[in-house]
Amino acid sequence: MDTVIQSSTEKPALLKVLSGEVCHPPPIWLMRQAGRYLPEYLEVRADAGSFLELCYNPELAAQVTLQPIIRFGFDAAILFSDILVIPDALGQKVSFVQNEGPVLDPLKDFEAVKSLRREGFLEHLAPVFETVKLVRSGLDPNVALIGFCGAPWTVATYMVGGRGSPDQAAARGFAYQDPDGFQYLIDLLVEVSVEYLLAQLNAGAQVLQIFDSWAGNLPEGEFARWCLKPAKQIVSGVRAKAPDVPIIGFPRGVGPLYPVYAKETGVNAVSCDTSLPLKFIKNQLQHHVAVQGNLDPLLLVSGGAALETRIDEILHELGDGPLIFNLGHGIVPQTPIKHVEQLIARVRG
Ligand code: 1CP
Repeated sequence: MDTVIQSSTEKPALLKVLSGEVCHPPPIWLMRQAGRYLPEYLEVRADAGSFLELCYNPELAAQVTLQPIIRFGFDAAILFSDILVIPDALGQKVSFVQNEGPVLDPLKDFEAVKSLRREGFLEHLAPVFETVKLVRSGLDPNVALIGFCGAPWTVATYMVGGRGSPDQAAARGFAYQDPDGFQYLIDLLVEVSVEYLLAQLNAGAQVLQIFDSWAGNLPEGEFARWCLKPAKQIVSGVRAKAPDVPIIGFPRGVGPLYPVYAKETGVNAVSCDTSLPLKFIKNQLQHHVAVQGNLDPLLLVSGGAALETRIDEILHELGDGPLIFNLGHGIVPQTPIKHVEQLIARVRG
């Protein structure tokens, strides 16, 4: 049975919702809430050197993490880092090219996969854990701190393809041609992701999110093997050491497979992409887990009456169950700040 609790100060609203409670108003944060739509981010970014240097500079990364909390008063902060620090820490060359996104030395075959370095993995990521500590110490106790990792499949698509792609063809091809070799890569990513998430928890993260942004192109058998099973292994690996940690899963684009993911992985919440119908979310998901989402990031760019109507529809359909208000995918750089303010006022109003 859901209990209705008015927002109060003893526990962050995000944590209440993740334990199945209903909050009025629902907690709100936005995927990619620290980033290029904020002038204060662009300023720090310009001074930081490369994007990876920003991720590995605890003072600056903590500052950037806190920027959207200071400006908008969101209910949660998300660690400023990237899913691709994992391949970087495994010794694969990663860089971020302005206006192009991430570029990696692609893993062409099993030999290349085997050459990844496991030694020194956590030491390489020590600045990230330092960022978590700094953020937690600068954050109001009412604001939850979210740590994260990319899901093995999504991280592997960049490692194998060398960059983002609309169809993840390189990784899908690798997985079809050499399933055992690909399994080795996924197993490695599961193992290091568990370590990485546990270290974030030790440093002060209170919630974890697993981003499987490219899960949507997998046929059902491949979905089960490369998305569902690794997520389940990460959840149980983390829970073996931290049994009570709330975890949010984001299997973007998997449509009718969302309920299977919610049930079998053991996550506390699923982050719903923009394409999922609200009735489906309510009837197929929200009875079992908390739900997060699912406003279209492009509607937040457009603003106006259409934005308000859609916010109201989401609140009307999902607001009486455990809901975390968010976008269906990351905020885009051209988003006007006044639309973010309008969104928060509407959700809280
Ligand atoms: O120059 C810049 O400032 C680079 C822009 C940028 C930013 C702000 C990148 C490059 N990453 C980030 C931060 C980031 N990435 C966060 C920080 C916390 C926050 O949300 O505020 C998080 C959680 C991510 C996660 C991430 N990175 C994902 C999963 C979520 C999603 O959006 O799907 C993915 C797929 C990436 C890869 C990546 N990193 C950066 C870009 C432009 C991309 C996507 C490239 C592509 O579309 O293939």
